[in-house]
Amino acid sequence: MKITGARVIVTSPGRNYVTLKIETDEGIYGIGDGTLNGRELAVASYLQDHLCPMLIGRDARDIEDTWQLFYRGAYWRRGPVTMAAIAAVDVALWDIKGKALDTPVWNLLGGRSRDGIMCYAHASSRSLEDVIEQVQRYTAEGYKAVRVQCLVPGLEEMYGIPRAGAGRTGIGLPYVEQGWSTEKYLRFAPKMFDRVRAAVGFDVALLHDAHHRLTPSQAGWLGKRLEDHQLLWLEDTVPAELQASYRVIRQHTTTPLAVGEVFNTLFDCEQLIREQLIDYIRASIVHAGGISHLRKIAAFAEPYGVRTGCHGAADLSPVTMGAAVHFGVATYNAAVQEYNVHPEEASDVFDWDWGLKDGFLVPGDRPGIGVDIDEKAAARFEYERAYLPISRREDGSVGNY
Ligand code: KDG
Ligand code: MG
Repeated sequence: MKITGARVIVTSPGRNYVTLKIETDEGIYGIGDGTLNGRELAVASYLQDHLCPMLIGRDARDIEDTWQLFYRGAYWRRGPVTMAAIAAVDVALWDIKGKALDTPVWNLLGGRSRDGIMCYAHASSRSLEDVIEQVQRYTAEGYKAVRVQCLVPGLEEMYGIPRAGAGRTGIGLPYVEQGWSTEKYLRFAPKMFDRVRAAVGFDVALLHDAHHRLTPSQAGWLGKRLEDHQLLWLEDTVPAELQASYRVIRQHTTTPLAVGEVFNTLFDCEQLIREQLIDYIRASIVHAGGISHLRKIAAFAEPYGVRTGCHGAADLSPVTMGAAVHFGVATYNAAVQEYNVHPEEASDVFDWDWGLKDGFLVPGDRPGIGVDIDEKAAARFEYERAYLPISRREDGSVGNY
């Protein structure tokens, strides 16, 4: 089965998505997501200018060989742009293989370990009362797990929290800077969970994301203070370029730790997993080299008791989410999948068969990954440059994201 065409579709139905479509001489095509939030066009060019020409004429069945060709053959390895581009190719080829064999991708990954993958919703507000109401609403809808984020008193804006007076936040044009105070945050975060647990009890799993803004000792303190609230996880406490920094955190708290949404390969988390410094690895299909490489990360993590809790914010397109659902039902040590609803317009462009049932994401029964793209509709939503907000500490220096 020869590859006859490969093209990149950049579209912005509510937010930017980069999709690769690979066509074959048998009339079967596959799609893969290469979206890298805030740096979308870098991946689009990597694909269009460098990988697509090499794909033409290759056998679409040879997924592993194509992965190795692009990873090893480039000389320049790893990094978010490279690995998102490789992921787009990889997922499109798994999609093609599923369609060619008339079977869903979970079946190609060894069959099902479970019928659906538990997912978590997002409670996020400027007011704690509203956060509590959101958790209650999600629980009533059947969600088993909810991430809890609230504006810290004394801060004007905060990443992931709706902006004052406006709808959703996160994306700014031109880029925005937001003031940040770790001290204020640390005073507030434990009280926030005191209030939330008192209101909603312990039957719902709660999670929290610190967005890499703490030092190891601050993270250890926070984790210790939150132990009685029995979080499902405390996420991204510190930037993890230095994996050994998690030793300090681990020594100070038994609160489960999750990290890895910005990781691109196993090399980013090898020590974290081998030393059992984390409980959940958050690497995603789109940012960690596709299904082929994420499988290897999961396989490495399994004997160490580390489970996957893959990133799934709305900048991970419905294509990645489709692939993630197949991965989540097939992979033994997949524990939970982040789920954030995509912008409404995304359903004008993408058509997907995966769905939400009683707090679990379940695959449909289409062959492949079960997601399609309408190119004409995609063309109606022109790319818009967008940036993630940048944090600035009280002393004026740039903070960690
Ligand atoms: O593009 C970055 C977002 O996807 C990320 O900031 C969201 O932290 C995030 C999360 O946990 O979903
Ligand atoms: Mg996060």
